[in-house]
Amino acid sequence: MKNYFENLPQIQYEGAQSNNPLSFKYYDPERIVLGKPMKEHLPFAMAWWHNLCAEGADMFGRGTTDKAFGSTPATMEHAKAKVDVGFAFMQKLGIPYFCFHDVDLVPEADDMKETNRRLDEITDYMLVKMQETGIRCLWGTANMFSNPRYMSGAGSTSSAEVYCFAAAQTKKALELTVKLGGKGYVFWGGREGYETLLNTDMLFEEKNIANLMRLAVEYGRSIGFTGDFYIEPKPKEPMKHQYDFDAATAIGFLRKYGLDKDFKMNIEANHATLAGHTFQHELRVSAINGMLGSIDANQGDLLLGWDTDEFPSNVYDATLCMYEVLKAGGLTGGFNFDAKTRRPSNTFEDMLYGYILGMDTFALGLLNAAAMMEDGRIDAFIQKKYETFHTTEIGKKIVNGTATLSELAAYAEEKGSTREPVSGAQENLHSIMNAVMFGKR
Ligand code: XUL
Ligand code: CO
Repeated sequence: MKNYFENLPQIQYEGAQSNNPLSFKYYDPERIVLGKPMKEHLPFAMAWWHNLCAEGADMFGRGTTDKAFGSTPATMEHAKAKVDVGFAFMQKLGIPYFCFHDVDLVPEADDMKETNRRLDEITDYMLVKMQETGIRCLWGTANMFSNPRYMSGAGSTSSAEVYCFAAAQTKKALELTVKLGGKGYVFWGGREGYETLLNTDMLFEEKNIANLMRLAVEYGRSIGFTGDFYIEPKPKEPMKHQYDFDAATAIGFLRKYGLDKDFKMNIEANHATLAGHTFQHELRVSAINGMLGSIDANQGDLLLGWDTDEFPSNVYDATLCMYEVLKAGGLTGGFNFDAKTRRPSNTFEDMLYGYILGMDTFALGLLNAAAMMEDGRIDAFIQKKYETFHTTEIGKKIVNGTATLSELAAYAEEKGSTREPVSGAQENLHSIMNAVMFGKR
């Protein structure tokens, strides 16, 4: 069917008791949570690549879902059909933003100039839809990992010529992001990494990546891009080791090369778990460094070692995510569902179910996290846990940095013994979280 979504009724909040699969059970956009509507806490975005492009192909089989949308695949007619379908889809769900890679939008031509011409044409078409619907661009990016020329990296390539292609794609994707009013621009280092150090000059590659980012910042600012640049950390896949391993690594890199004022993190849940971290950990590391920018809202499968990009269903993780986001005062970016339906979920309804699931999961996460903050016991525990630093003279001196090592040693010697260690009370804190989340049964 050409545009299945066009003639559907609007997906509405109907509450948890509703059996209508095409309704929200928890996402109630106008509901006020901690003083503002849910929709403002949760600026959701549709990922163009998964929702409008991915047909379910995997390493062992071709696609299972028809995303030609009634057009001839890999033509400009197809590109326009994706725009029509995408905007109808977002409208039906009340999704205010989309995210895109350059090559999600149009079929890539052999000649870059022709690809760019197609990109100009499609973004003109998108702008009209954006004006009609009020839907906006959250962020744009360049796909510098699919084309075979990037087999050894883009910014980290071993070829100066390929580096120029990466620069050209970055330049164009930035121009498109500015044209579409995007709030952010993402660097996900898909092939910025290595398989073996036996063929890799790591420092040289690192400097080249930093240079490409610096050039992007300079150019972006020169054409009026005022938003944030983001690094989206991921430890592996497709490369064995990727340079933007996790938030801490990416932040260290940005500071080393003086890029930290222009960049923030775009944290993806599935990338966090691939790095051996929790989603919450990556959010906290970003937040305490003033770099929590945006989120790729998905989830992985801990039994699998790759990026499964599932729609988030884990309410516990979404709660801990929203707890971090609320504590950080919200995001400058948004929640991009970098997620795809499972291969056997091959109908148009499944696309809607995926987003309904994700939006409801994050709505629950928001409600739970707000309840945890209002409950206050977890915050109070943390406050109390460190109290000796705030209530004793020696503790205050440590915190304000006026104590010397000798003074601290003398204090310890004089005391002779330590205080009783304070319990971390982890079990009790998890119980509190459960009680806040599930209440009475
Ligand atoms: C890949 C991934 C990308 C980025 C954008 O794992 O997450 O889709 O979000 O390039
Ligand atoms: Co992502």
